[in-house]
Amino acid sequence: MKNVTVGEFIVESQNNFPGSTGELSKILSAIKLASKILSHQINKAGLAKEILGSAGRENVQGEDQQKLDVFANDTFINALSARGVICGVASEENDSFIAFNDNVNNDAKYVVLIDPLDGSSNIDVNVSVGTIFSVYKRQSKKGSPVEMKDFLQSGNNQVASGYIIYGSSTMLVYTTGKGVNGFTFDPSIGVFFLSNPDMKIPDMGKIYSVNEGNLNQFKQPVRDYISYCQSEQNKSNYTSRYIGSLVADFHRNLIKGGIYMYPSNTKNLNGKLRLTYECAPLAFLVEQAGGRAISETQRIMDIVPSELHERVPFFVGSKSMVNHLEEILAGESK
Ligand code: P6P
Repeated sequence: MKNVTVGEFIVESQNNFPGSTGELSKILSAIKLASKILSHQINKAGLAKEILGSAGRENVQGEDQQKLDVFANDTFINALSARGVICGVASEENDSFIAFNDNVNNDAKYVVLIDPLDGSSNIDVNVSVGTIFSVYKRQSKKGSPVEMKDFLQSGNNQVASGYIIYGSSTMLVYTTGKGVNGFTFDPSIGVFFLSNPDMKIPDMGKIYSVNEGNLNQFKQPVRDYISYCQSEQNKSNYTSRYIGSLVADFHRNLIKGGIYMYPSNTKNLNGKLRLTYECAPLAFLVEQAGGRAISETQRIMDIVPSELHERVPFFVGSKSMVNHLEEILAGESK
C-alpha cells in the first residue's frame, strides 16, 4: 500500500462527494493540525511539569479542569476558527456554544462539537487519552449567527465524526459516512499515514469493558448481562478490560471486538458520558465499522439532544454483543 497521507486521503475522498466545496476537508485539516500540536504537548507532559496537573478550576461538568484540558480546548478552537469553514463550536469545556460571529464564519455551513481531551485525568499517570469530534451541517440560516439548534441535532445528521488517540502512537480515526479509516502519526516528519484502511469491528468479541466498581448501582438487566459475561457457562470465555479512558477502551474494542458499557447508575442517573460530543460521534463511527451503539432504550444515533451536555447511558461495540445486551435490557433473554 503506497504511503497515503491523511491530507492526500482527504483530497482523494473529496472527489467522492460531487459538488463538494472543500469546506469539510478544511475542517478535517484543522483537526489534523490541532491534534499534532496537542500530541506534542501530551508526549512531553512528563517532562514539562508546568503543563501537568490541575488548572485550579472546574468545567461546566463540575470536573477538575486539567491544564492540558484548557490547552487542548484553546488549540482546537483556534484551529477551527481560523479557516472560516465553521460558524460555531460546542465543547465539553465550555458552558454554551461559541459563535464565530463574523461575516466569513457566518457564511460557513458546518458546526463542530468536540471533547478536546477526554480522560485527561489519566495524563499524569501516562495512560492514553483522546479527542472526540463531530461535524454537522448548520440548520439555521446561512449568513446569520449560529444558533443552539445547530448543535442539538440527532446523530443521524452527522456528516463526519472521529477521534484522535494519544497513546503508544497518535492515531486519527474518522468517518465521513463512507467507512472508517485510521491514520498513524509519524512524529519524525509530522505526517499522519493511512495505517488502518476500511476498519471493521469484529461482529463478535471476547472483551467487555465496564467499571465494575459501580456494579451494585446498575439496573438488574445490566447486572444480568455482566454476570453472563463472567459465567462459566459462557463458552466465549469473555475477559474484562477497562482502562477508564473512553477513546482507549473504544479503540481497542474497535480493533479486537468487544463491548464498552457506561450504564446509568445511582450516582449518574443517565450515565456519565455526554451524547453530543462523546456518544453520538463514536456511534456514527462504530455503525460505519459494522457495530452498534445504544442507550438503555434506543439507538444512540436516533436520540435528539435536549441540551448540549446531556448525558446518556452508553453501550457500544460488536454487533452481536450489543444485540445480546439489548435483548436482556428488553427482558427478552437472559
Ligand atoms: P469512571 C473519563 O473521565 C471518562 O469520561 C471516559 O473517558 C471514561 O471511559 C470514563 O469517564 C471513566 O469513568 O466513572 O469509570 O471513572
